[in-house]
Amino acid sequence: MTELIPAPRGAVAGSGEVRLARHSRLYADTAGEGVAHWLSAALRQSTGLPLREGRERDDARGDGIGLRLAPGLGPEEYRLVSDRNGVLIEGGGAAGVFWGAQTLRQLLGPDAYRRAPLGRDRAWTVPYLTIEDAPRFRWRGLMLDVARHFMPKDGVLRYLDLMAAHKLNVFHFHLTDDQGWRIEIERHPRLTEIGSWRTRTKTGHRASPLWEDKPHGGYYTQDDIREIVAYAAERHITVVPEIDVPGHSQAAIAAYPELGNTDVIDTTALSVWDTWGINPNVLAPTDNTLRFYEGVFEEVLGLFPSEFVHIGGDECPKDQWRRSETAQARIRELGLADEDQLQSWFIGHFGTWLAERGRRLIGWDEILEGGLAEGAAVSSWRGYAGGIAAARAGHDVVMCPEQQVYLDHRQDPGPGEPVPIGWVRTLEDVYRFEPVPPELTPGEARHVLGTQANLWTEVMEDHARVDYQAFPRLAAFAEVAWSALPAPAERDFAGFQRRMTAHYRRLDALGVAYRPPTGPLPWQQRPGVLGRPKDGPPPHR
Ligand code: TNX
Repeated sequence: MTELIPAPRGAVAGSGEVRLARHSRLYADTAGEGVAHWLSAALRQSTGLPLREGRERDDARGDGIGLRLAPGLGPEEYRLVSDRNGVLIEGGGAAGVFWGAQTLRQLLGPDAYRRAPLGRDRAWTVPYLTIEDAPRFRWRGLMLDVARHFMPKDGVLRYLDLMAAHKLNVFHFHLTDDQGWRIEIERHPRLTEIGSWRTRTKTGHRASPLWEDKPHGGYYTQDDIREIVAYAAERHITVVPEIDVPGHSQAAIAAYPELGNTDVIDTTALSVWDTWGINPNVLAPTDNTLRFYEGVFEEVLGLFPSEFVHIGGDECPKDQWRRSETAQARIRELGLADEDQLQSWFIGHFGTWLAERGRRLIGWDEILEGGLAEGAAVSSWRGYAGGIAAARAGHDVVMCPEQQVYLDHRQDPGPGEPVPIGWVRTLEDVYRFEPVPPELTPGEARHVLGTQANLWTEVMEDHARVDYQAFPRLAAFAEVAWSALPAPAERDFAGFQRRMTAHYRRLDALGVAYRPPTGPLPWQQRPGVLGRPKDGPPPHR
């Protein structure tokens, strides 16, 4: 009947259909107004119907769309009723109304995702039904790495639309890394003048001998960021910025050599990194570095209203700190046991700094090593273990284990996968991913805010490659994050695949370059480019 993705909590079919027409109106109460603007813009484009907006719902005609708040529903919960009175979407909050509007768009059929009508006189119908729906998790995230390969602003806005269509609501924006600094910071202009581009790029895995010998770069101005954040907010998506410290920082050190361990290496010789892997050139644990990044974070807080701010904290090799007299002096001065505690001190500094400004720190699970400040949260990426430890210690957790939801990893064992890296994680594997590990007690499990899929872009040089890695698996992930699915082994993957048949038509209309179920198209392959496949079954098998 409805072929919705993600699947709703409950749907009851009626018999009959609402037929939208030229005189159909879109009614919204004050709270539904923002959603009405979005819905009318989307449906005017795809259907060509004028859908004039009004305030009062005129039931008599039976062909209008109503949007309003309903007391008693959760903030993201909604009810959609299509019957002889027309279509009515009620939400506990504006977000609930918005997710209901997304469901309505799916009900109208794949062409409702186009940006111009295909013809004038086709019928736009919504079957009579009642849907009651609410999300399982409040953090349904997607992380996009725009540092390894820059995604121009219009591509980011497009991804926000794709997220909204799948009822995902947290956009984790990985803005800095060794290979590029992507956000304008007014007080430190060299971060983008120097840090936002590199002269050449490794093609494929770091063991590949191939290079692309052309400059790569780009960054978002502060106005671009304001636009992205506002566009996301209109879609009830929160943008969580990530500034990665103290590792993954070579682009910043290339721009400001004094940020690096100048007593160990000649940091003036560093340039923005042009290959991949774990980089030894990390930030120096000096007062200068702390003040510099406080300045960065001040501007970041001014741009991103999100409660959480991500400070990275992953993969920080300690070798330079071991060899640095400055770092060793700091360890002695603070009475720390070792370099791991020095990292913990560094992260803790920003945890406190953020808390004093009413924000919360979130970081990759390495930040647990050496103790974590109260209120801080963890992105559990090296499997479930970090998340389990964090939840048991009373910290909030976002589950994003690389063994399951790293979408840069290959999605098929076949030889045709472009630049195959990581484990084989198929559509079915992602569909059977369970964010809450069974080891947690119900009380501990409440610390699992939700889950996110991560798109690292070392081998994704443009938006078509990102689409290929993200889809269709992101659709399965969205259902895991939103729908109340049974335990992994009991999930109805065959039913999901049937619904995917309709969903592929929606993705076609949206222009998503997904991986077809039959395998990559010739132009989606990258013959001769070395990847790094790994072996091993997914944890659910
Ligand atoms: C590990 S996940 C990383 C990233 C890489 C990714 C590739 C994490 C916190 N660090 O820097 O891009 O693996 O899969």
